[in-house]
Amino acid sequence: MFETISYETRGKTAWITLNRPDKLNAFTSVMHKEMVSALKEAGKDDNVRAVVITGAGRAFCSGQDLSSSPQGADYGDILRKGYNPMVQALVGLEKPVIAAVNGVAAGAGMSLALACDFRIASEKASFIEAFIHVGLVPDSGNLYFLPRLVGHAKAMELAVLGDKVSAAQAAELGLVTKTVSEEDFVMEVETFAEKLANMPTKAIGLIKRYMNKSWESDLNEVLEYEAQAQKIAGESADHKEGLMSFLEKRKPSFTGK
Ligand code: T3D
Repeated sequence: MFETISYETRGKTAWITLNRPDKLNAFTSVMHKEMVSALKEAGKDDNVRAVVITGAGRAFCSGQDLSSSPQGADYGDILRKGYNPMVQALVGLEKPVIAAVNGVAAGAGMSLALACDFRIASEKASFIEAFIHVGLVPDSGNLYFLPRLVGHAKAMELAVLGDKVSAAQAAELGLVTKTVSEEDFVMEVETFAEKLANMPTKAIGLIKRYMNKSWESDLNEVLEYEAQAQKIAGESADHKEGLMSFLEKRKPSFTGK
């Protein structure tokens, strides 16, 4: 079905794997389009309640394919037509998305990981703001997400110096949810994804929507967003189940509805 990625569902989780291992899963325009389609597919499928994005082989993603960048191309257009729709599809997907960072995440590959809601890093993973090494600026939401995750000063340091950040350093910086051993990596990601997939999906989607909006809003706007979100969540089957299970002193069984 796809040329540059693979898409499969395992239980309630959709796994999207960037699949150009000989190029360390570098992005091409085809890959941008396929990522948007895969994210849309995950959004449409009611049985999917969590999404994992990972890389085939030893890397997560090495950013733009430098061997296929057309000479003289307008990079602004490449971003507007390729990267930006992918990031918008990811952020707009009202389901939890986990970057399972199996290896190096460089340039726009790092941006992709930053745009996800959670990052689980293998001890083999690393993060590189590689843009500067080829005379470019961070893109694909990198300038938005990075300072929000690590603070302005650290983000400047990483973006300008472009030094490699190890998985252990990424954990110290708060860049990742957790770092796990290579042997346990897949199992840890599966367990984390399954945990999320069994939670109240609608409420998670609303948290994601309004937490993103909160960055551009003042307190009064956020108070109103919370009221709107709580109205929707309050009418959900999962809220009813949460209340009943509390009163009946049992574990809740959420359906995502
Ligand atoms: O251009 C636009 O459209 C604007 C948008 C830009 C967005 C961006 O993402 S700009 C940043 C682009 N990415 C980079 O600059 C990273 C380039 N890659 C590297 O710096 C290194 O490969 C890594 C640090 C990621 C990994 O290093 P290492 O030593 O583990 O692996 P390697 O030997 O460098 O790479 C292995 C192979 O993958 C190698 O091919 P070969 O020699 O075995 O045939 C290498 O050429 C290939 N590869 C790695 N990254 C890319 C790539 N091929 C094409 N594009 C790549 N980005």
